Parts: sequence; structure tokens; C-alpha cells
Amino acid sequence: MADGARLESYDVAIVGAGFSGLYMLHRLRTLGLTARVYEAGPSVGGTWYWNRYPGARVDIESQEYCYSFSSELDAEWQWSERYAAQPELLRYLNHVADRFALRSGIQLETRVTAAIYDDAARRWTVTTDQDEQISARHVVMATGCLSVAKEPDMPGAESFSGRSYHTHRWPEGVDFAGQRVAVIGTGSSAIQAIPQIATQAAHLTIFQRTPNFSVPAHNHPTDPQIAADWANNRAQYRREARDAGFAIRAVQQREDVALEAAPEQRTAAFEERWARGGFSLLGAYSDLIFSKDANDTAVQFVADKIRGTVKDPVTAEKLIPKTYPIGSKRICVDTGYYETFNRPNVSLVDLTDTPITAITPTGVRTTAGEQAFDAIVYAIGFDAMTGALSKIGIRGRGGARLSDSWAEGPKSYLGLMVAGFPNLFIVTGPGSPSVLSNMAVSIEQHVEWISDCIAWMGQRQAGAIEATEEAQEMWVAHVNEVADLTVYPQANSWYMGANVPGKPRVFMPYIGGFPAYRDKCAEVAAKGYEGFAVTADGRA
Ligand code: FAD
Ligand code: N01
Repeated sequence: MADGARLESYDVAIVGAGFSGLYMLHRLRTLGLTARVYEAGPSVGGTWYWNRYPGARVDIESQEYCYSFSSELDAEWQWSERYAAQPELLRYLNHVADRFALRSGIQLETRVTAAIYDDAARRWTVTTDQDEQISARHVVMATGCLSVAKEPDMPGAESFSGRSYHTHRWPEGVDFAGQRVAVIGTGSSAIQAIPQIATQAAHLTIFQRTPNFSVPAHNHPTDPQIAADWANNRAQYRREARDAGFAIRAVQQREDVALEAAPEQRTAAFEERWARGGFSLLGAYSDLIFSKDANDTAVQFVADKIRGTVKDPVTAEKLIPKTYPIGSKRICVDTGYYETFNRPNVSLVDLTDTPITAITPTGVRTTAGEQAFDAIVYAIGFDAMTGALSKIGIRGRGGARLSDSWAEGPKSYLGLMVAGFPNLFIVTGPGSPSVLSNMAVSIEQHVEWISDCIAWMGQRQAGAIEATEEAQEMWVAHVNEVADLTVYPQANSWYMGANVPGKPRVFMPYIGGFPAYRDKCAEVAAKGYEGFAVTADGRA
């Protein structure tokens, strides 16, 4: 610790002020505990502060993608659209921060750089980039699954003399009018941004390495009847969401099996889901994520939709994913994505034919030659699930480094705790449903489990809780076993760590479904935190 550095002491240090960190602070305060949130950014909101690119909006209906812990909050907040856009989500999270008087407990523009466990004191010392140290009994990493953006790794990226943008760090006041714009990447961020940028730019060129499956959002202003229906039945609808595999009520998962349906029946079922919009397509049949043959029927349906929308058949074929099952990468939910390729000012470069060799001072060079641009938009994704944690120097019992424990891929018990790292909790960590679910639901479940656990420890004057190696090994084996029953590991996805060179290829989230996972967490707690070692210790 540097001379003059401040030292503060709390029951709990929380890292991150997004959906997770805000609710964590609120819950801990209601338990009478002292807690402080450290947030690297200049605002609360997490994902919904950082990702301000044009077109950014939620891919789960707003009525479902929000907190459920306060009926007063529900009653006073009205969503203006079926799928809220980023500014509205950010307003919502700011409202939550004000509504529950959270700001006094949040320290912005403060990055946590290290967290070191003192086995004797059974406390963590958290270090920030603001020349301060915090002593805390518990640390909650609410650092986000998708909060560390990948940086452009193409040679020459820094030499570009035009403007470069990253979807994750979008500045105010960008105007592409009259410009030649390149978008690199075709994931969810790009697929939302491209239709908007295309309406401004003189010409937009999309550099696609792997096409993605996208389904229409059919977004619209909130239907007053639907809002009233939700207001009248909210508790029941929330229960239905929590009992759904992805914790998304609107998926309306059917038990029918695609391979047992006649082709015309299947087409009708998919058409009905396509007309509803969003992730409901995946709920049309129960075997879509388990059987490659069943999955192929949905792939063919979407491929035909793309062919039917994109007028140039060569472009249409390039936009159809052919190398992985639908759903094994998060499906994109778009507004006018495929239609955008019918505009005269939009063109597609397929990088499988002609890879990027360099970014030059004036544009993008591929093996086919160089194209000049005024602006480049990088929509190249995230070091997902482990990125934020790997940037913090986390050292547990005996000085063990988390980066060493996770060298072959992240291991955890329930995605909540890691053996060797007592009193360190992760919200939606690898090994939990997290990114395979409605994150708002998963975050609430994790925050409540963690705060209940901390309260339980307090009642028993327990000094430390830690996942046992045995429980962790069994859980990791289960997570892998369940993943292998599905088509998910067949894609080179960020779920697998495949988008970051050198990252171990491990299927990180838990695909066993939110209800089964929630029940397992509840059972573990009911059995006195089975699979955890609890150390009695009344020391303050
Ligand atoms: P985040 O919102 O990521 O917040 C984590 C915070 O921690 C960040 O503000 C970050 O700055 C801070 N932080 C990280 N490391 C440190 C550190 N060392 N020190 C201090 N602060 C730190 N999920 C859905 O279910 N539905 C959606 O529609 C959806 N849309 C998304 C759209 C985009 C563009 C992205 C990127 C993700 C989306 N997600 C969606 C996932 C989304 O991340 C979660 O839904 C949710 O917002 C996560 O909240 P969080 O608080 O856990 O993490
Ligand atoms: O990132 P991505 P994202 N050269 O990793 C390409 C959530 N989210 O920010 O597939 C050329 O999906 C890469 O190509 P490839 C959601 O969970 C939700 O779009 O690796 N291309 C890919 O096309 C989502 O899944 C919403 O071959 C390069 C793209 O960049 C997650 O966040 C909106 C490249 C990255 O796609 C991440 O989405 C936004 C290179 N060097 C995000 N490197 C909603 O709709 C990467 N690519 C709510």
C-alpha cells in the first residue's frame, strides 16, 4: 500500500454497478450490513451505460428484462417499447439507483485492480486505482459477463487516420452523414447497429467473418392492453418466467418434437414463431437444442427467410450461417437487418473468401485489395464471462491466483464460488445459467442467494465459506455433461471462449435450465450450504 493510501472497512465490497451491483447493494443494506460498490465507469448502469451504439436495445421483452424485487418499482415504471432501447434501460437503472438511495454507497470512476485474501484475518483486501484499500469480509464480483471488450487485433489498427469506434465504448454525437463507413463483425451488436448506420452513411460496408442467425424483434411501442395485462398478472407471469428453461416467459417452450412433425406442420409452427418475433422461435420444438437433425429444420427455415428477404442471391447465401446449429451462438434479435442488404448504399465483404490482412491509414485491406473509409466501427465482441475477473489480481487462500486455478478454463461451484477463494462470490459466474438465460432473472436469483448466504453466516458468526474441491469437481463435470447433450458445444462461440485467441475451449455457462439450477441452489442452502466448507469464527 502506497504511503497515504486510504484504508476503509466494510462487511462487503461489491465490484461493478450494473444490474447486479445495484441490487446487491440494496439487499445488503436491508440486512443491515455495510457495503460499498466500486465501479470503473463514470455512471451506474453497466452494460446499459457502456453499449450506446445506435440501435442498442434489449433482446428480451422489457416487461421481463427488469427487476422483480419491488412491486412499488414495478408500479411506477412504464416501458415505452416492447424491447426497450439502451437510453431507456439506462434511465431505468438510474431511477433504481435514486429510488433506493443507492448512490451514497457507490464509488464511480474507481477500478478494482486487486483482491487478496488474508487467511488469518479471514478478510479480503481490495485495491483500487484511486490509491485506496478496502478491507472486507466478503467480496462480490458483480463485474459482468460481457463487460470487457475485445480490442482490434488486426495489424495497423492504430494507424487508421479516420475515426474508429467500438460498439462497447460509443461516444456522444456520432454522425455518419456523407461518410464511407466500415463495420467489422456481425454479432448482436453489429446486427443492431448496421440498419441504423446504413440510414446515415453515404456507403456502409460490412466485413463478415461468420454469419449469425437473426430473428425479427417486431418491436413496437408498448401496447396499453399488454401493459395492463402485465400489471394485473405480473406475479404469475414472473413465476412462469422463472419456471421456463431460459427464464424467458415469451419463449413459450412447447414439448412437441420437431422430428416427429410433418414438414408442413413444422413450417407452420416456425412461421407462427417468426411472426411473434424474438427468441420464441427456439421454443417451437423441444428437440431443437438437443438434436442436430431437429436443429437443421429450424436452420433451413431461417435460411429460406434470408433468401426471401435479401434480393441479391449471392449476398443472401453469404448471410446464411452454414457451419453451426441455430441457437449455439446467441441468436440475434434485429430490426430490419436482412432488409438493409437491399439498400443501394450497403455492401457485404465475406471474410471467409478474402480475410482482412491489415487496417491501413486510409481503410481496410483484405486479400482482395484495399477499400477506403472515413470511419471504422469495431463490433468484435467481448472477452466473455472470465474477462473482467482475469483483469483483477485475485489471490485466495495461501496466495493462490484465480488465473492459475482457471488456466484450463473456469471452474466453480454453481458459478457462485471457487474452491480456494473463501468469501468471494461471483454474480452470474461461469457454471451458472447466466448468459443462456434472461439475465435479469438470473442476477436476482444470484444476488438473493449470495445475500442470504452472507446473512446465514452472520447468524452463525461464521468467518468463512468456501466451495469444496469435491463439490466443485462434481459441478464442473455436470456442467460439461449437460452441455454435451446439446448442440451448443458445436459452435466456435464466445460461450466456448473460442473468440479470444489462446483462451481455453470450455463451455462456460450452465445449460441445464434456470429452474433446475435455481432448485439446486435452494437445496444446497437448505442443507446448510452443502458442498461448502464453513469455518466458525467470530472475529470481526
Ligand atoms: P454489467 O452490466 O456488465 O456491469 C458490470 C460493471 O462492472 C460494469 O459497469 C463494469 O464497468 C464494472 N467493472 C468490471 N470490472 C471492474 C473492476 N475491476 N473495477 C470496477 N468496476 C468494474 N442480457 C439479457 O438477458 N438480455 C439482453 O437483452 C441483453 N442485452 C445485452 C446487450 C449488450 C450490448 C450486452 C453487451 C449485453 C447484454 N446482455 C443482455 C447481457 C448483460 O450484460 C446483462 O443482461 C446485464 O446487464 C449484466 O449486468 P451486470 O451488472 O451483471 O454486469
Ligand atoms: O459480439 P459477438 P457482440 N476480424 O462476439 C467478429 C450480447 N448482446 O458484441 O464470429 C473480423 O457476438 C466475430 O466474428 P466470428 C449477446 O449476448 C446482446 O455482437 O468470431 N471479425 C463476430 O461476428 C451477444 O451474443 C445484444 O467469426 C471479427 C463479431 O465480430 C454478446 O453480447 C446486443 C474479428 C463479434 O460478435 C456479444 O455480442 C449486443 C476479427 N478480428 C450484444 N474479431 C442484444 O441484442 C471478432 N470478429 C440485446
